[in-house]
Amino acid sequence: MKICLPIIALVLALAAPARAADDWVVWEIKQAFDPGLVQIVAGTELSFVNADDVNHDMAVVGPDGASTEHGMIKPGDTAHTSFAVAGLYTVICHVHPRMKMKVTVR
Ligand SMILES: [Cu+2]
Repeated sequence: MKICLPIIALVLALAAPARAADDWVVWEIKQAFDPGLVQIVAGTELSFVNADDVNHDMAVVGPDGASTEHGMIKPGDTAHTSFAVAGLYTVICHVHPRMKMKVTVR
């Protein structure tokens, strides 16, 4: 089943009125993270929306090299994570090794 991105965006906007304006949505689309780089302040939450028709896995590798696993994100599902400590993070999908993004937290 094809999912229309504008509809997902609209549903997210309506479902999360309490979310801070500077929180971000990262799309998992065509087996890539979009955007591939975000710059945020500490404490910001990122929402990862799987807009593909395949599962994505998510792990966040922190500035200290430690990896935090967030598990499988099924098509249409969303995972949330926040970044409390400043530094450069890498978000990866173990299912698709080329699928990576960077998060700069200041
Ligand atoms: Cu993936």
